[in-house]
Amino acid sequence: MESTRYRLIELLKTTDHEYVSGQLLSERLHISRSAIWKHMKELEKDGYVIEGVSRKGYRIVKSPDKVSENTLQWGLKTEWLGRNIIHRATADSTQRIAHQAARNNAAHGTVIVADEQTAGKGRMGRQWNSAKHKGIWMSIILRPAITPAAAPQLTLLTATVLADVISEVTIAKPTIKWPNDLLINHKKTAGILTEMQAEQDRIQYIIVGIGMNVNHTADEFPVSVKNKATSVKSETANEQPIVPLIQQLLHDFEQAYDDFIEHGFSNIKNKWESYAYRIGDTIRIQTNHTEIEAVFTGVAEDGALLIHTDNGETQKVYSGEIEW
Ligand code: BT5
Repeated sequence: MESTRYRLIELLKTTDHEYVSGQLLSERLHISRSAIWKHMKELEKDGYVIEGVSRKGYRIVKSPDKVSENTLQWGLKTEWLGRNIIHRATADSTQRIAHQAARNNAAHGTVIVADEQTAGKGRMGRQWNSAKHKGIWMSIILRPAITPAAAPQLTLLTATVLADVISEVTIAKPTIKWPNDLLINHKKTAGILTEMQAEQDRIQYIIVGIGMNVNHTADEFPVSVKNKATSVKSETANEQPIVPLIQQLLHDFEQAYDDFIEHGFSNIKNKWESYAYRIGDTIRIQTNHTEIEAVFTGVAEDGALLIHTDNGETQKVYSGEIEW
């Protein structure tokens, strides 16, 4: 039943807004035309608006924006990513659920997504504000055959995917601020939290956490982040439906990841640098012992920030307070 409905959506979506005849649907799905009609009624219960016109057929007028395992999978154009989805209306943190699922052998490509998080996590114990229905709060379980040292490359990969998705779907011009911030007009729109479980030189699993502010208005952010946070809607004046945005994200992520596994990091490095915030500018870095002023030139293979100092040296920076 579920897979018939899935294929039905696929068929209706391939022709975009054109009508697809009941005859064609019934031939492709090997079910009667009255059975097709019953499936259409069920889809309407899930929030689809489908128009049926005699002698023309059916077309999707509106897809639902209610996030669920079904609505995310219907029309999802991926091979392996998101073939297993865990959706929660409320979660403390999708990272925690993902770790638990990964420990219980959840497959590579499993996706955990929540409408809201009550204890969303940033890096180093910081909090991530994840208001209900306002954004994408999602974790992806990956089991890559790469060394633990290469794991930070996945954070950079994810940032390029988020920048691509925003560029494809909206008129905004995103930039990536090293190491893991996605900005629109200098304000943070998304953040990435990559966590790894590894033993010596073998990765057991990696969880890539993605938080993207989508439909907040400026006054919907808490005071603590109001000055530095923004959303896609605030910057483009357009509300974005969440379901197709997640589907596009999963599609682009799968492509980038497969390319990375097959061809290595170089394509991602180039793309990352093309989106980089303030590349070529002089920045100031406060490390444990000194303050350095240097030109930010790019990223290294291992994910470090590359800077060019006054005395002509190129240095790698792994952490420190950076004044952008
Ligand atoms: C991050 O941390 O940017 C990583 C955020 C990852 C969140 C996702 S949501 C799905 C998954 N499940 C989780 O529990 N987490 C992941 P960091 O670079 O440490 O940035 C955190 C800082 O960003 C905070 O200290 C605030 O200053 C700011 N911040 C918090 N919420 C924000 C928001 N919604 N938008 C913009 N900035 C925010």
